[in-house]
Amino acid sequence: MVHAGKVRFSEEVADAISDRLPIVALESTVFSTLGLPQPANSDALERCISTIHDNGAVAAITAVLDGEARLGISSNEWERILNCDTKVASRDLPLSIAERREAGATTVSASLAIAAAAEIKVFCTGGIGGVHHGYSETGDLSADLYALARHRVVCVCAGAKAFLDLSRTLEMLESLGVPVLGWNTNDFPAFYLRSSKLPIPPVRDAASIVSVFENVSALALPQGILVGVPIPEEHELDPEKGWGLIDRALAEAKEAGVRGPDVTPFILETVAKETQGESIPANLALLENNAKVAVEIAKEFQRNS
Ligand code: PSU
Ligand code: MN
Repeated sequence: MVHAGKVRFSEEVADAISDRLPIVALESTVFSTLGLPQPANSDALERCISTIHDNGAVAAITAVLDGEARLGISSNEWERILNCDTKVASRDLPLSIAERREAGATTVSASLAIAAAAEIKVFCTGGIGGVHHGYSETGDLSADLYALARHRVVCVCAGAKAFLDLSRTLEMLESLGVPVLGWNTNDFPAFYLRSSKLPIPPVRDAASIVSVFENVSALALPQGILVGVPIPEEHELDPEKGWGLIDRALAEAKEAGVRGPDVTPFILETVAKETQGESIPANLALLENNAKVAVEIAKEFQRNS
């Protein structure tokens, strides 16, 4: 194992860095019990990793293990993520290392920080966190947005989770100066749904994304780029059903008094229960599809380096 500052690399990732192979970083909360119910979480992990490998890149999962920030975990450690129920966002990273926590599942915000520390340029997830409905009362807005503004990494996702206030999420990203690009779409994707009907500039290929990234670097701007990839058509949930469901899950969360970092896992679980698993295949399909797009971008970076 090799260290970069406080981040410990797996051997595979360390070798990939020195051999200049394309690398795609992944978060671990989505693969923990907080992101997907078992055994869908392990399916998701396997499908993402094999998609990345089969398409010719190296997968680098971030996590906190044995009190260390990690980039790349080996398959014999996957179990520890799959069973993990401790969420580590960016602000939790320093404490979980100081307290030498055994295992922590990193969110998008923590993962972007780890990826940036290792100069990994491409990160991939399902959906980012954003501005929650009722923000003006609760002040609940995901640290993922600030992390996008702070770390120069391309974040590939299927938009923000559909239960968020997507319009305010886009406003916030605008305020933070984060370019948001649509992968062959003019609309910000809404996770289970292909479109939120909120317009964003489209890009056609990986080369366009790399060129935007290079301009960010050339201008010495600090931020990353958000790439929204719509869920494949055949896996999209019925839009009517989708929105009704989300409204019910939000109402349930409010009634149950769920707050802070517990809101997102609660809603994900409620949606999964109510769709009797219909949302799970959709979730897996979009993760796999995002992984494919992320590899294309990582390879384009490599060709340009
Ligand atoms: N979207 C999913 N599953 C998840 C998450 C998002 O479909 O597990 C996780 C990600 O790790 C994301 C985090 O970074 O939720 C955001 O949490 P919060 O809203 O508390 O910032
Ligand atoms: Mn929150």
